Amino acid sequence: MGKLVVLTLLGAVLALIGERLVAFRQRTNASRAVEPVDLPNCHLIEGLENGSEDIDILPNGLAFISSGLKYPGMPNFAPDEPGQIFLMDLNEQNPRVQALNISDGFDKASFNPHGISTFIDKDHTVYLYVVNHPHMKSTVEKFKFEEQQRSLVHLKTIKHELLTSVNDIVVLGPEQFYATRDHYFTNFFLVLLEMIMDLRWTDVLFYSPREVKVVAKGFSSANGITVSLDKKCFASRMFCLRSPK
Ligand SMILES: [Ca+2]
Ligand SMILES: [Ca+2]
Repeated sequence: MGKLVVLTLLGAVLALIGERLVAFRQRTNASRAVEPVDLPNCHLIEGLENGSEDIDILPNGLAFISSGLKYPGMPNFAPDEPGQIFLMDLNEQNPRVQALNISDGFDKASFNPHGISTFIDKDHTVYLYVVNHPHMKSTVEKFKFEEQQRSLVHLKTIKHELLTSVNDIVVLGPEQFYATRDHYFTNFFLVLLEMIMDLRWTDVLFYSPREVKVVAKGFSSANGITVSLDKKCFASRMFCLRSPK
């Protein structure tokens, strides 16, 4: 009788895992055939061979691009090279990318940039905030953009116990931003379980030096995030939520 119960439970668990795996493949379109599409206005931008995770475009047409992300479970084209931030001028006829120099004093060897967001202060200074994963941790780096020198001056590393598995940020004001977390767990195997079981335990945080709090939850791997021009509404993965401010 005892063996029968064990076998029944084992069968039920295996059936659940199988059903979850099939649902996961459907959710991620893993079995969908990719149809060739003719895109006459697209052309290859050379220099981004290590991939590009995020782009943020200033009103003057200068675009920042993060490249070289290393993330568990994701393919990586240059595991021994640090990530970089590239600049592209969209006003040019044939835009090219240029790697931005980063000021001394910042650990460039472990730079692992993910989501990015720009903020223009009242005095027109441009700041670039970068989600960084040095040694697979999560930090947010604050840089000042020097347009003439085509460089980034590192100003500050922001850390907080709630800022784990950060994917993207959108900056609202000086050191104020929303951040998405793409996983609840940080352990690789628990992350796999979280994805396969579609637990929807990830959330969106509001960060400021005085207050850090969860403002939206119930997402399945919250990813890219942006904000409306009046900053009253932010959106992540097709969800639009009212700003808490
Ligand atoms: Ca972004
Ligand atoms: Ca992302």
